[in-house]
Amino acid sequence: MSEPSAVDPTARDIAEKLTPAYRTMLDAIAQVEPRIAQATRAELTDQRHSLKLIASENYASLPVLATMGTWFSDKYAEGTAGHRFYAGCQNVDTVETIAAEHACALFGAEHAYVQPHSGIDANLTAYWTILAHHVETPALEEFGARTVNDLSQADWDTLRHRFNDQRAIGMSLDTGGHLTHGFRPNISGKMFDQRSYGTDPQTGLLDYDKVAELAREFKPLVIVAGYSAYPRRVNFAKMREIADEVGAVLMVDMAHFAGLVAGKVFTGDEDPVPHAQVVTTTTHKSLRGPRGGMVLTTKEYADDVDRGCPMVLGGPLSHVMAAKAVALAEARTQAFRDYAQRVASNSKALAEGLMKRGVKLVTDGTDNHINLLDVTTSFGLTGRQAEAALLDSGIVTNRNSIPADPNGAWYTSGVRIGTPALTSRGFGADEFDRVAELIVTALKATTPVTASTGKPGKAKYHIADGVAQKVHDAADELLGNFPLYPGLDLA
Ligand code: DSN
Repeated sequence: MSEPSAVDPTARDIAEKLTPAYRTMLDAIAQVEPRIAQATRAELTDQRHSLKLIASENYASLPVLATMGTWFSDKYAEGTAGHRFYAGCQNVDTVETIAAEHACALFGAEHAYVQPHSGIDANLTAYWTILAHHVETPALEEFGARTVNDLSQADWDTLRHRFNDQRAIGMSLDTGGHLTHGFRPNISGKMFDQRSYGTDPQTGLLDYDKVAELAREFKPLVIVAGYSAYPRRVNFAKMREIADEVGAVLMVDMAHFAGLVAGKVFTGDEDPVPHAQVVTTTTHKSLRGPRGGMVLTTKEYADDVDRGCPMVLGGPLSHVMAAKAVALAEARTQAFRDYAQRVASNSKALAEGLMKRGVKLVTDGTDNHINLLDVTTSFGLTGRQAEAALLDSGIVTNRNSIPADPNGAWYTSGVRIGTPALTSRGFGADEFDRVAELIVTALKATTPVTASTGKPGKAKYHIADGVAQKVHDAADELLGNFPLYPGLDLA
């Protein structure tokens, strides 16, 4: 498949041409439910006027967004291309096949399954792909059955117990792992007996020796690598060595950094695709596509992952698969590779801007798109107070645990920020240094309100008079130089 032509999806001329279409569309919506049209306009205004620093968010291009708003939404297409449970899926087959081809070409994957509706769905699909391959198929062979429907009740009971006996390890939540990596509130934690590996308490870096030690002792079926709040890179070649040593499958959840893999910022040992048997991702974070998920596998797992729907997924969202195809085509261009490099260099600029102003960062820096601020050490605030004070100042972030968090998982001591979204708007190193200055100005002016116990409270806070408005105005001024969807005029 040749590389798609380099269209700049953020270009003004595309937005200008789409303006009348969006106006007409909003008018049509308003005729049915005006409050929805109004909320849609308000959301654009809010997104245009806030410093979006949530590390998992981005701005998809208008062609990607437009692709989602079509009649593809109306078609049922359970199954996969060429093997559907419904008639009339020829056009869905086309979009699903094109999206999968782009995914394979972009990531160098042997197989791509583009149906998952979200990251949780992608991970659930991946787990059941691995369980089908390593637990169900051998059991069917052992019991002389072709499918699960052919098993006797006793053999079925045995197989169900075997599913339940499986083990997984993943990165602990407080060091940056994700709920879907085997934690109890998520279905993955109810399926697997799970243990966590963490980071070195001194350096904050992933401790591969400890991962290997845990893997040898616990003997998991699945080793999950990947993170949602770890500001460093992972050596996936090392993780695969550990998995091979204990006979485990390496599954990498690259949802957060898929854009950096696609853009060739993470290569060699840092690219999960050549090393893991199964790789999952969302498509809307650093990859800058529509809201959704995807699973990449080696050929060995292709037939199993293709059974994701109806095994664990409902009918595919064909309009979103079409938008994934458009986003993946965009990600195959040089313009996207340049974007991904800037996401990483901007993240370093932001880290330097914060550290030179006295902020303590977990791991004392970053080499991906994430900065994790220790706001308790730096400003005497909980993550919840810092998140709220920043929001009052026009800066959108999210609170996050830090390793061994003294304030627990709800109030937290950290704030996680990321560069993908503002880099999409054109921010460079100078603008991210200014962002660091605004964050520090807002948080230095914030103090916890004393609780009835006489101790500093964990939720209430006070911002010195006028500071939130001043920071908000400065953020707006900065954003004014980098308009979101320039040329899209809905006034
Ligand atoms: N919600 C995503 C994040 O913010 O990291 C992951 O689920």
